[in-house]
Amino acid sequence: PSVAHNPGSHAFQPEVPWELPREKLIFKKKIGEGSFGEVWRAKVDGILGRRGKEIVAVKLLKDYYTPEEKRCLMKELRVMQTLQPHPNIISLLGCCSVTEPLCIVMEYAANGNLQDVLRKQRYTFLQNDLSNLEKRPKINLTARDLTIFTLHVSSGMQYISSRDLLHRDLAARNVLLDKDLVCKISDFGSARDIVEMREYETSANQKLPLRWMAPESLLSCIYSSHSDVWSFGVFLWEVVTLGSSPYPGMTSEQVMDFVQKGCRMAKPTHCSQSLYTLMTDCWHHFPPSRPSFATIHDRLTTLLEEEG
Ligand code: ACK
Repeated sequence: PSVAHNPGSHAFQPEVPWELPREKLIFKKKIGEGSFGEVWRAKVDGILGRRGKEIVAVKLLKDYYTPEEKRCLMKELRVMQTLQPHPNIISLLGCCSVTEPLCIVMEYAANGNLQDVLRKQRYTFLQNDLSNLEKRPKINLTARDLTIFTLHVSSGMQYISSRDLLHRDLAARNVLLDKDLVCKISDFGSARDIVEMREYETSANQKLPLRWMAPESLLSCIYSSHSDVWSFGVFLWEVVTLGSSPYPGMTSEQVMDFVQKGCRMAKPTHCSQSLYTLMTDCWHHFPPSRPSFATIHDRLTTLLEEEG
């Protein structure tokens, strides 16, 4: 079936304004591998009509890719093209989509993914850095910074849900941190619009982020903004535990069983009661009873004020 396309609020913008001459990209260093692509740090001159050279991130397919992988990356590009610039969402700067290989050129987030940033914080308590992660400027975060990060992400998600889009893979690994410590939601490879979700079933061979998924998504492949809110609750848990893996010590099967029985992760040490209440509200079994991203943003703002 062809994708039911909602011509209203998020009509796709034409490709041409985004298209970039490939020779403008000067690839510098491979900085990571995503689910089906590679990400490179690159330099580009005069992107979007701006003056001078800029550092950008470029996502492209690996040397050998399947048609399905190409379709996924194209989908990611299409979703990014529908988004207006938002301070908490990684912005699209251009693409090379007319010729192969398909490249998505986006804003560069110098501090990398939030999961690694959080994990590295644990080592700041030790004298020597035990991580073998790529060397990046050392950041010392306070509890207040962590709350601000959650506010950034709730703000980005509020915008995404207002556009009737579902991210479907919200997790600390998919949040990037820029040089000014602003969180940017990234990785729109799983994102879909709500209209499309009514038409399509999740393909069976897709690797699923089980530990971030709401019970209705696990059991019935039902996705909505409410299921993104569930994932946001897991994201909050990742932030307070400095990047721990959710449901520690449990296998995937045990997690699914645990969640569907109505059990929830316990309050982490150092987590305030009000933040834990917010988390568990995001994990309400009945999807419409979960708070909206607007409510989450308000509650986190109050929490930040209380922290002083
Ligand atoms: O911590 P990282 O370097 O941040 O490891 C992952 C890796 O690519 C796979 O996703 C990095 N990455 C992805 N998009 C960007 C971006 N726009 N700016 C900087 N790094 C990025 C991510």
